[in-house]
Amino acid sequence: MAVNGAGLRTVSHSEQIYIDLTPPEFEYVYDGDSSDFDIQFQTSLNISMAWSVKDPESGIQECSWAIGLSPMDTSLQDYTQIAITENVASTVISSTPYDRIFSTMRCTNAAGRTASISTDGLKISLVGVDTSFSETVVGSTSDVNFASFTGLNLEDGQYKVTV
Ligand SMILES: [Ca+2]
Repeated sequence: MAVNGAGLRTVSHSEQIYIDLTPPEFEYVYDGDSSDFDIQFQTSLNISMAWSVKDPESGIQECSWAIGLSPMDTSLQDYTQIAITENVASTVISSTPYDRIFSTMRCTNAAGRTASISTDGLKISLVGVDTSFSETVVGSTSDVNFASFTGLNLEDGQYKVTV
């Protein structure tokens, strides 16, 4: 940049300037780590999000991932930058929200245009079932995953589990 005595400036740009009138386009966003399907329920605190995004005009420059209790909410995790080569992000949250949790992906293209999209949500229950109702499950160990149940009673070679 050159400044002359009158304060007039001459700026010369050698950077490439992108002309792109459209924001990035998401092909899918899913709760969970699969590129094939979205999950609605899980029994662990390991939260994952899978997505695919493209921008044919100027290219994706930056993506960030947030987690919250409603679409676009960031109360459980503020926007965290993710390498643009990734299609799955994971983290472990410290406690189980009662409500559904939603992941949001925000991507910016080389022209500075941003698109954000949220998943349709995910419910977490560490006991493996919906505990809002009472249920008795009787089966062999191969039928039921007992790891997350309490109050096991062995009756006639079968576990009777009261949740
Ligand atoms: Ca979902």
